[in-house]
Amino acid sequence: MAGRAHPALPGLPGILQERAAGPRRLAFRFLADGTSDEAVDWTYHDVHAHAGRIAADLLGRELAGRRVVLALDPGLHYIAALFGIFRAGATAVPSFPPTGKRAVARFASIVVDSTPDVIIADRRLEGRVAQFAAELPATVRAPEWLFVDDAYFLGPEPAEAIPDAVSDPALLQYTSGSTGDPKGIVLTHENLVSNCRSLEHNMGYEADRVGCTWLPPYHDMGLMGTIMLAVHGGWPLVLMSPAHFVQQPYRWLKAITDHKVTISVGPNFAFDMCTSGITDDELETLDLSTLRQVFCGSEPVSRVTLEKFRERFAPRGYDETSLIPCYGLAEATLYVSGKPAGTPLRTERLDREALENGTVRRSGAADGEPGQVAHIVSCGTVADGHDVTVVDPETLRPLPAGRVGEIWVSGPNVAQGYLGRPELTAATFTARTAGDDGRTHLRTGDLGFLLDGELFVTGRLKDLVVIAGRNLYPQDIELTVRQAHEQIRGCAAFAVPGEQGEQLVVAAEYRGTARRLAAEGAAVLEAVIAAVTAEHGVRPAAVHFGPVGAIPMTTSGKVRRDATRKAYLQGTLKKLTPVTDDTPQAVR
Ligand code: 649
Repeated sequence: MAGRAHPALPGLPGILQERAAGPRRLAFRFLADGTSDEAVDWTYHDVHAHAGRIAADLLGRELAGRRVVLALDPGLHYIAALFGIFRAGATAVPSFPPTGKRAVARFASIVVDSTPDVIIADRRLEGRVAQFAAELPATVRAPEWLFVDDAYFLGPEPAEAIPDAVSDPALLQYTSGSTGDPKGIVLTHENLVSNCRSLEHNMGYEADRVGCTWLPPYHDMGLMGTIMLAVHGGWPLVLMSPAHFVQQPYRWLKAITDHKVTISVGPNFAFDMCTSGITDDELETLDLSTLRQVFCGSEPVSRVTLEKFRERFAPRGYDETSLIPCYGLAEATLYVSGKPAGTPLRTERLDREALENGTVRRSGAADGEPGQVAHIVSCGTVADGHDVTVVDPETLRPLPAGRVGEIWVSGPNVAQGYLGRPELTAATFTARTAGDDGRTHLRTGDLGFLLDGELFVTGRLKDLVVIAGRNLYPQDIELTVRQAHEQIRGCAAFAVPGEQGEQLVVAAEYRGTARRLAAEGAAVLEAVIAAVTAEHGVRPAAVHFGPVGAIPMTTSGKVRRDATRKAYLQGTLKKLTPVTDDTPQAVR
């Protein structure tokens, strides 16, 4: 980047410092056990002081410009360490503790790709590091570990350094990218502040704003969308760990009730979990009338989910106008579009077939004619200072409103690129339309259309599978499937729409005959389901077995997932029908 675009703009470390110097006000309230019984409060002064402790340690190691991996549990130490890394002028790599098989593999891939000098972890992991280090390839320079606990933060006086170069890299975000092919998105301090500003433009000002989040702090929505936004805006944020929410979704809504929360956020699946997972007795204890803004993004926003949520919680003061469907991605720091505050929800009832062919046409079909109508929820207007162009992904020509194409984004939220991947960065972050409109764009890999200035997200060009708020990479799942049973050759993993959001489907090529599959099919199926569930935490909704050659491939031998998915949905994907001995196979 040439020079500083906004020399007057303070970065988040400067903003925190200013707030810490002011009157003591509540910054974060962490519900340590997921309830209000064990709340720990930190003022801005506390955050700044704790961050200073980390910064003092890091400055002693001359880490300016180097990367530091954050491997703490969700909570206050995480936030202190994040701001400490910023204050030392280092680049933070938000991650999670390397515990459990899946987490260790993903963590290792982040460490190998980001080559950190230091990893900050909880002291309780001290004895386990040797085992983790042994799993790193020998070519990786061993990072130092900085172990922290409550006592650590009582240590020496904080250092005062605060970086003022807002165009420096602040953060490396690994939300996107498969374990086998990690991609670190480089964000500057300017990106972080710009994202906060565009969200605040959408949210407007509220004197008594109180936020609540259980989102993981290593995901863009939890980090840039809640923790950083709260510091930038200067309002308190009530936090709990994602695990506490998932165990009991009631805790989220109870925290909103107890702390008179005005703003919160969750992916579509969280709303489903609340609708089906809260007892009538629990429901009675809730008061959601203080909520004025509830963001819903990160996976397709389902009209059915929102209606069920409204039916269950309207009697407890939930007002659907507060619901804000929104769209974004880590490559754009976070935020791309959202429903303007105070406006009603908008859903378009569209002809499904026309939509699949790329055209938006209001459906004339009556309700009750399933399959013909697609209800698409609007993700609102594009972030202030940003632009969305819908582009034909093949010809790269911009499409008019009402036509489905790839969503391209330009504006100050767009990140700098992928660490160490110049070609992929050029293709993804600096795309140009055919007939060049003079700008560069981020290619999101998502499909959608614009209508009356609002963005509707309809699908994905990229092969990402998003289930229960988790981004799954088909390549990773396919590797697991191929290793699950010796009779499986090729395979494709993809998502199909289900009753409650997306579902995972696996199509596999079986090496044997239909007759053999009839004999051992149940065992193969069991092996595939068990392996995928154990490795990826998601149970496939269906496993399709076809003969070798059933899965469409490119000439260079790559799996054509979209073609496989289409054939599967149309029922034309070649199938190995288990046959019994009396089936006259020979005459076919
Ligand atoms: C998406 C992040 C959307 C993501 C969030 C604004 C307290 C309470 C609230 C608060 C502050 C404090 O998934 C974020 C904007 C939050 C404001 C909170 O305010 N990033 S990702 O990189 O992991 O994945 C991106 C992909 O997810 C899919 C797309 O494929 C996208 O490329 N996705 C959606 N798909 C369909 N519909 C949507 N609305 C989608 N949003 C993301």
